[in-house]
Amino acid sequence: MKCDVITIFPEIFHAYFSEGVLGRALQRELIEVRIHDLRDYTTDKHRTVDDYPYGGGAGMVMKPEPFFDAVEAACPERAGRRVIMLNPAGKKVDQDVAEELSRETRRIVFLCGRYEAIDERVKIALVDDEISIGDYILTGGELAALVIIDAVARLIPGVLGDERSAEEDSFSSGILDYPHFTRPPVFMDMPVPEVLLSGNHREIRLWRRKEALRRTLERRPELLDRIRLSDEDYRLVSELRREES
Ligand code: 21W
Repeated sequence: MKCDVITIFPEIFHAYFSEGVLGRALQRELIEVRIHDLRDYTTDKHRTVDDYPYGGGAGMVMKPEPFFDAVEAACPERAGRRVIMLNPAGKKVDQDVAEELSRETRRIVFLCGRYEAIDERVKIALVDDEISIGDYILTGGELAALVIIDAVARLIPGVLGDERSAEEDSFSSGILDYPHFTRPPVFMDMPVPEVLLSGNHREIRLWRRKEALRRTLERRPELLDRIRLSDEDYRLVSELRREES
């Protein structure tokens, strides 16, 4: 993944990318993320990025020119880039979108907005996709860009390291994760389920699968419509239904 971020708050990104899995991936050059300060692409003394809305109304609108100049500087080749605007009115991202972006060979240029909106001509002439991370209101696009870069980067081979593969995740299996325990065996009167201490690997695998199905049925039943359940899954689901009644 090679990407660029255009923002008026570059420090937010520097802080996040200096730590953890992504910090290490950047150091190892498994991913490339370049952060551009939108104000560096203004031409006036006050480095102005916003202005009043035509037609009136509350809130300011981000000016188009700095975005055009910043994108041009980040990746001048039109065919070599995919410009994505973070927008609460965009298409909602899920794991399938993250996987699609992890296969993108062009540079991904993320545009982060602040204030009320970005001038519509940026969308018309510069933006390929508008994406949202969910139905809640943030104060700007920066956190959303971080969320997407994080979700996409961990799908790039080598980023997670070989001890954990992204394929083991709950969302690539399509159902929720099972409960996890570590030492001590009893904590505040709460014992670890006996089966996990048994050493019986077949029983452990079945217990985990059943608990994962239990949680998915309880919390996110709609996820089960999207995956193919095995004969064993159907047996575990009918056990869960019997336990319910
Ligand atoms: C929030 C900008 C609200 C503009 C309807 C009519 C990027 C985001 C953002 C922000 C408004 C994302 C209005 C999930 C998010 C983002 C800042 C417009 C006024 N609404 N994904 N008029 N949530 N948010 N509000 O907030 O830039 S992706």
